[in-house]
Amino acid sequence: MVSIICQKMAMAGEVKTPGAAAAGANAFVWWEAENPKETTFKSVAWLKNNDQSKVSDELSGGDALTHYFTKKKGEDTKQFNFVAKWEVEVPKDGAYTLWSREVNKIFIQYNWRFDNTEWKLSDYDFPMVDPVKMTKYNTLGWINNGKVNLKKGKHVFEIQLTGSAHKGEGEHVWAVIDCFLLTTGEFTPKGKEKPH
Ligand SMILES: [Ca+2]
Repeated sequence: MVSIICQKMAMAGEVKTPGAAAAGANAFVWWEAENPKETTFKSVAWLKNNDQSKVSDELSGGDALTHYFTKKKGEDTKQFNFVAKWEVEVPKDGAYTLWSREVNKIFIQYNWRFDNTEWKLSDYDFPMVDPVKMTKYNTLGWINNGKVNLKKGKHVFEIQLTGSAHKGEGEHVWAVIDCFLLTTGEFTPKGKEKPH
C-alpha cells in the first residue's frame, strides 16, 4: 500500500504511518496513481514525458499512471473494462473531497468509487485547477471530483475509464493520472506540493 496519511497540524509534517490520526484536525490522504494495487490500463512511457522525452519533473513521485488504447468508431469504452484500483487507508470518519491530478481533462472521463459503492462520474468539463504545462500539448492540473463519506480504515478506490478523446467522439482512449488526494479540509492546489 502506498498512501501517505497526514494531519493538518502545526509541526506534524508528513506522517507516513498508515492509520495515523488526530482528533479534531483536518485529515488528508495522498496517494500516487502510478502505484495501483491492480490495473488493466495499457501503459505507455511517452505520455508522461516532457518535450525532451524525459519523465516530467512536474509529476508527484516522479511518475504517473498512463493508458493509451485505440478503439474502433462506435465502440463503448466501458466494454474494455480499463480499471485501476488502489488501497487507501483513511485516518478518520468524515466527508472527504476527492481531488485528482491529471492531464488534459477535456479528453479524459472516468467513473470512480470506493468499495464497490455506486459509481460517480469524473467528467470532461470538470475545471482544471492550477494548470501546469507538461508538454507543448499536454497540461497537468487538479480536478475536484466531489465529496464522499468514508469511515476510518482501509478502502479500495477504483476508477474505470468511460470516455475517449474529443469528448467521446475520438478513437483514442487515454489517460495520464499523477496522484489523488482525499481531504476533509480546504485545499488550494499548488503543483505537486502536498497539503501541510
Ligand atoms: Ca505521481
